[in-house]
Amino acid sequence: MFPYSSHSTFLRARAAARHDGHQADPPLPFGLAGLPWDGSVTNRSGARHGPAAIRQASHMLCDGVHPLFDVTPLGHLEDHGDLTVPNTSLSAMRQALLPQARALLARQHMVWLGGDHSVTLPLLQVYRERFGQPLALIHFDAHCDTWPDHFGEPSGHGTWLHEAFEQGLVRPECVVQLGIRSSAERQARERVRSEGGLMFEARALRGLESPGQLREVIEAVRRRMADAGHPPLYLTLDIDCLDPAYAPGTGTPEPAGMSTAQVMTLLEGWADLNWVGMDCVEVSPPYDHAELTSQAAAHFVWTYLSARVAQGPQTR
Ligand SMILES: [Mn+2]
Repeated sequence: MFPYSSHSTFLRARAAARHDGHQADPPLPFGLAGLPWDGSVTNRSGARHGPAAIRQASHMLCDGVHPLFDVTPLGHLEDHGDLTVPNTSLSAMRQALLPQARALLARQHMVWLGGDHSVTLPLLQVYRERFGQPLALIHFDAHCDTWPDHFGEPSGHGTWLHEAFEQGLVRPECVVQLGIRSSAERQARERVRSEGGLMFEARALRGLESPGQLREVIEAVRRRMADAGHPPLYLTLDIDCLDPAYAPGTGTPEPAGMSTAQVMTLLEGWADLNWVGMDCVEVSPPYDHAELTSQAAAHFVWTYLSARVAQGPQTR
């Protein structure tokens, strides 16, 4: 059913050697790893196959030279394959993920391919630890992910941002949400705004796609980060921020969403912010058509990496 090679790498970048203390090659500045977990989805499953599908889609990018940034991440990036995580319980997955993510983050600027959105909480914990301060966060999603519980369970793929606030992992006024439109009770839906962060619901973004049309949004976020002194900024990109027309291959699709070009314009407009990492989650290949969803994800990750390479040496 899934014709993806488990040996392929993102952009056909170098496959990282095993970390057994006998590393042959010096680390490259950027690393990528898959998190093949979908035990927390509430509707359609399949996101555990997301990393393989995104890698395969990235092969269309060929030499990887980005048309805006005029660089390729190749030569700067190594792919660690998928982390070893059990598809058993959420707590077992997170226990397995934490030490692996910690080791990789100590080594490189990382990009993570989900997996469902429950992987982002342990990742934020690792970044919070690493940088010694709460993170700024840009969060693309159809869903607020600030629900206080997961249908009676304490944690899931829609609670991680609530938990991140509770655990002091993020700097509330530097949390930015884009594309939100799902059904939700007001208190959860408005959580980021009530914490002092910025929200740009899908409704507010309708019809705005070009750099000129999105200038106010781009500038508002840039000002917010500058006013805060540019804290370390993490990107979490749930592919269901996109309209199902652009990304049908996801577990909880929500109509009337963002366009691929709209997200791209924003990522380009924020290319020089103080990024420290990103994840792209909730790509579910069994529901995809013509690789629309995995192609969009691959292009977003490639654009993020190209922007980082174009920015030169990392600040951290
Ligand atoms: Mn979502």
